Amino acid sequence: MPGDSTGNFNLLHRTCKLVVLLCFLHISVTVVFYVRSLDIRFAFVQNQQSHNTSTQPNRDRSTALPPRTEPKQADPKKEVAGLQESAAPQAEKKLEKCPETSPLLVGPLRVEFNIPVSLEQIKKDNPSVRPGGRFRPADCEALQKVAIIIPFRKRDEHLKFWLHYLHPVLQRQQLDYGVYVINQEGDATFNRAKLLNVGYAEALKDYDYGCFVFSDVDLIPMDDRNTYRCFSQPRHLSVSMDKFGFRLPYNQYFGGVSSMSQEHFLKINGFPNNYWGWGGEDDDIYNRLASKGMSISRPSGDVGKCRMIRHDRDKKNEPNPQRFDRIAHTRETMHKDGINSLTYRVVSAEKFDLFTKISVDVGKP
Ligand code: UDH
Ligand code: NGS
Repeated sequence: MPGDSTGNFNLLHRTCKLVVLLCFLHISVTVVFYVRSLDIRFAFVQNQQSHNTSTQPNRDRSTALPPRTEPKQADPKKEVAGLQESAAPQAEKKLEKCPETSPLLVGPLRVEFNIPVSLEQIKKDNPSVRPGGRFRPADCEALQKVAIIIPFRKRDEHLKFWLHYLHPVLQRQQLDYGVYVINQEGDATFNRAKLLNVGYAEALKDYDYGCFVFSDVDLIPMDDRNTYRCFSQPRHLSVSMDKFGFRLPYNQYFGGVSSMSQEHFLKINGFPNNYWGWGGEDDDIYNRLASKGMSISRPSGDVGKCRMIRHDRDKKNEPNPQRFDRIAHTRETMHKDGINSLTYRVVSAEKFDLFTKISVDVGKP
């Protein structure tokens, strides 16, 4: 049957064509999917690269900011070690010298004594002052190491005002300083100049000060440009006091607040030890300086303005009747009466938060 065989052949031929077509379709679909998958992978890699390039500047920027870190559980041992590690390079780091004129100064100050101040508040207001009334700038090396010596007896209220006003000023002046309150023990006649000598000697046991500021406890500067430091000549700082109508009472006046370097101080053999009671000891110091050919350096009347805390005359500090005779003979006596003949007994030495207090027995007339 030739018709049947031809029909079978046609059917077989069509089936084979269909199978080949299906195979071709399958291969095509596989190839298309394969090529598309290649495209996607390529695009992904490209994307990744471009992302990395675009985040590069961010990484740089992030160095300027502290890296974000997950909060960690504190390990006290590691924290102490970390502190020591970070303290070491800081100690090695040499600070630059502070500028000649502190950029922190503000100029004229408001000074008044009608509102009482407390030591607790002064301490809070001056967190950088260390025990003993010590301070030095954190970000530069101070140009001078200054010991501030205050002759003292029973003037606690005045001392609080002094600390309240002076600590902020001295810090703004970028000084490496310490405050020494030299307290005369007992009730013998007061001896201001001898207490100042004691302050010089005691402060040097504490630190290698090169400059000494001698300040009455009741005098407050009205301008922070009046720097409590030393100059090439001995300096008189309280040049323009309210009680004298903001002028000098006389040209040779050297009382109140003054400063001198160790060299100046030793050149005049320090201060006299035998002025008991009020008056004349500052004139004796002036005579000593003049006799050694030194001149007095002073700030301008404007910068040197200061206020005195008003008070009654102290007991046991009556005017010294011998003062006129003594100042007439400074040149003859100064070489044997001074820092080279100083004797005293330290009764106590205490470091308080805002000052060092040294109580001394200086004897009696
Ligand atoms: N000082 C004391 N306690 C005293 C005496 C003096 O701490 O008992 C100290 C204090 O630092 C004082 C300085 O020594 O600022 C000088 O004392 P001073 O009496 O020589 O000078 P001041 O200017 O008084 O304080 C002068 C007499 C005031 C009479 C006032 C009359 N209204
Ligand atoms: C002089 C005194 C000084 C004294 C000055 C100011 O007369 O010691 O007055 O005194 N000299 C003599 O007495 C020899 S004051 O007004 O501040 O009490 O510093």
